[in-house]
Amino acid sequence: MKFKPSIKPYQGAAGGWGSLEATTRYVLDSKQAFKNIRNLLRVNKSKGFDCPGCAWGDDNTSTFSFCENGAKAVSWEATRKGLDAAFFEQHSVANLYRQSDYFLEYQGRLTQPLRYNAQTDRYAPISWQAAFALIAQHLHGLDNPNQLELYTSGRASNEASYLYQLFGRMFGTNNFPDCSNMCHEASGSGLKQSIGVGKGTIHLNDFALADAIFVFGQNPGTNHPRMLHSLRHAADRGASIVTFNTLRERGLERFADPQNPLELLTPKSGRISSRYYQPNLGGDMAAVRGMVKALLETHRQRQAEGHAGLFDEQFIALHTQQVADYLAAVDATEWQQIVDQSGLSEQQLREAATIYQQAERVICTWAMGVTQHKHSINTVREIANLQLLFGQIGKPGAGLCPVRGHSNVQGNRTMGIDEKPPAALLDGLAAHFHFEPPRAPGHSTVEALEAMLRGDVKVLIALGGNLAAAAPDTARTESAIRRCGLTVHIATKLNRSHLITGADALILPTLGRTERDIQTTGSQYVTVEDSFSMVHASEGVNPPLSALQRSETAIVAGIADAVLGRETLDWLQLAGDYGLIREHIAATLPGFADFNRRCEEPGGFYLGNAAAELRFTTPTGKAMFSAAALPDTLFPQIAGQVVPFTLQTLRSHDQYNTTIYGMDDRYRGVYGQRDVVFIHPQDLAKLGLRDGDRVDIETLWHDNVNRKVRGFKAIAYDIPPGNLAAYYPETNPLVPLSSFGDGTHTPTSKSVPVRLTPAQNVATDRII
Ligand SMILES: Nc1nc2c(c(=O)[nH]1)N[C@H]1C(S)=C(S)[C@@H](COP(=O)(O)OP(=O)(O)OC[C@H]3O[C@@H](n4cnc5c(=O)[nH]c(N)nc54)[C@H](O)[C@@H]3O)O[C@H]1N2
Ligand SMILES: Nc1nc2c(c(=O)[nH]1)N[C@H]1C(S)=C(S)[C@@H](COP(=O)(O)OP(=O)(O)OC[C@H]3O[C@@H](n4cnc5c(=O)[nH]c(N)nc54)[C@H](O)[C@@H]3O)O[C@H]1N2
Ligand SMILES: [Mo]
Repeated sequence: MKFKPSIKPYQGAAGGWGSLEATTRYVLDSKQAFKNIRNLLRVNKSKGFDCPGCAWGDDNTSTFSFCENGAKAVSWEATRKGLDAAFFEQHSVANLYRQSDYFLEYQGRLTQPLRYNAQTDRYAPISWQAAFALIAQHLHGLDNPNQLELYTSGRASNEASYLYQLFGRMFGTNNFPDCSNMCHEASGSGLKQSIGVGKGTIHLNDFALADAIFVFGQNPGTNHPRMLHSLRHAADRGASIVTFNTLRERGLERFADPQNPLELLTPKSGRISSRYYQPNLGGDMAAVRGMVKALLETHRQRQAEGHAGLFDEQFIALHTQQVADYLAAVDATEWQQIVDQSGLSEQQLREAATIYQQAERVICTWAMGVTQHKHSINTVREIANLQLLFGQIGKPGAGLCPVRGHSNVQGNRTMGIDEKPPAALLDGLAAHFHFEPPRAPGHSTVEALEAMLRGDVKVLIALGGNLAAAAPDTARTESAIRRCGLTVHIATKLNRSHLITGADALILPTLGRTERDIQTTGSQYVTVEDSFSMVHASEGVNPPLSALQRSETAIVAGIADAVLGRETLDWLQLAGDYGLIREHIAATLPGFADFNRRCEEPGGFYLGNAAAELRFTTPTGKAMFSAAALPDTLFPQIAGQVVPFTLQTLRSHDQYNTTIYGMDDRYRGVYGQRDVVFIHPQDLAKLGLRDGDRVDIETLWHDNVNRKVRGFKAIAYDIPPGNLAAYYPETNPLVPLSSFGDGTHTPTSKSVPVRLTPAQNVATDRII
């Protein structure tokens, strides 16, 4: 689509966004072009709303404060297309179930509360009052509070999620499965064990000071495009950007090369300049171990020659424990195992080690390529080991940076969306609200689904998200959810989860982040926390599409009021004035003193991070090296079986998790289709296949359940042999529910053992 003169004036103000070809295409294709553009200009500005896209931070001074994919997220939400009762009269649930995820969300915003009618297999309008009463009726009928699961997706605001966890705990359960369980759980758990805090230790401006940035298992060109900005500036200054990624991600290659940020987002630009290593899936722990092995060798050599060693001995002595155990583990790890497992040569790892050791200040970032494996906690801890050896924590321009997913997923955890709540959180709630919260741990997402399968759960309430499509093992997940007596979805748009109903089912339409939120005391703002522990206000600007939509906070309050009554708390008063909720937050959570006033600070306020101040709140008071051995295999559960391929399931450029904006994946050169699998050309040849042939993909697992997806197009790609990649959620049927991370219960979405066979029974007339 060509640039339109009518919107030219915005070009300068928004940092030349006109050259972001795809952004303009998305924005201008939608009916509300000007409104969308005005919105974009307000995203992440101190008076606007927080971008509902990713959790990257923003300095609020840059004019380039939105990105192409943020633009998609905003215009997707800001559509003026609404779904009304007439739509549901036309479509039965069974019919809608046969539609694609793209079709479902494309129908527009949900505009009124709906209740499922099993007789007609249709959703029909229900009043808010009746909906809340129905929920209360189901919950009052439970034998025990743990028959309730309260799922959360990471877009919910701090205010809504704080009320939600309070409601759940007053009701008597810690069953708070959330998207984080499928996402960065290993980062939270691993970092907590290593440095006492389950969050990143850096500020956004540390990127301006780093000499080297190591990026593990992350595709920022698509999933955190604003990170390109920080990386580009770093590269401009001459900092090294070292990428470990199984796939050649063209987005990453391009912005690794210092260029104009606007060019980075267009398909035209770029050469490869910084180091790009392509480990095997799950090979990052071995890769880091290899780097440390090389560094240890140099360290000892230097000492033997009478020089100071390489490591920061003072930091290690002062702030850490168990270094000897760790170094013994490094010594015990053979190069052969490192090379086999990482898929990288000793020479490559020595080269990476040299770049690392030459840098004064190093940041390590990572995302799902690290966290969605069986040994993810150990991998996160291995990255922490490396940084601890060199004292790369608690100094400017250095540290650990798990790059979060959903825009407020970190804030949700801070607010207490946590199935294993720390005692301090519960003590704080107990003292302030005068009740005894449940102390037993609740269910994570996988545990919740398992409990549903056993028939132990009667009610599922979901504050956003798309559990049925986001969770693994689609067939088992769907039958698990169908066993519920009641499913309730608080949502902006129709999605697959709404079609997997319990005996009773409700869809409750909510306002999005971009919309004005008027309550009894007037216009409200909410708060969110980004990947850098910055908390800031977010206030919508668009008028709601329907008077029947309610804010998430008001819906949670409505449920709590109907179920628990006003005696517990004046929930409706809280929903009328979010400032009152923030006062409760300030009174019960550390770091939020004077919360309401600090929301006025432009750009928000920093919550603080003990580890970044070299206070390590582990049981020993020190940062802990982890001496874990490399895993013998990624799949101990099927040890002995030959596994021809390891499959990762990942995102295209045109999706936000289960929300499919379009059918293209521009940087990977895929257009108009999603049923593809990326494979090394040698592997294709070995299988007797040609580029573009169709294959069936089948999971190898120990339980004899048939997990297969059919007719995927095999595409020759720059990926190490033996490794495959395909899009999620289409490949979720392949991820076994019982395949999850050690100590995390995170589905192993980036390592699924599979075999490929030529496709059977595929129609020949499909769109390619
Ligand atoms: N536009 C957009 N933005 C998003 C999202 C979205 O769907 N769309 N989702 C949001 C959410 S919730 C999240 S969690 C993040 C996800 O952000 P990412 O983690 O970037 O998401 P994935 O697409 O899963 O990509 C995983 C990347 O890691 C690589 N990889 C996979 N396995 C391995 C491995 O074992 N080792 C190494 N070294 N590399 C590996 C893959 O090749 C791929 O580049 O993005 C957030 N932002
Ligand atoms: N195979 C495989 N599976 C994965 C992953 C993977 O990489 N591979 N990634 C995992 C990860 S990292 C994550 S985070 C999860 C994501 O899991 P979820 O967070 O459950 O899924 P989303 O697709 O982000 O949810 C999209 C839905 O959220 C609703 N929504 C959007 N905005 C709002 C809002 O403002 N309020 C409310 N109430 N609802 C809203 C819309 O109805 C939309 O349909 O998926 C996980 N599943
Ligand atoms: Mo995520």
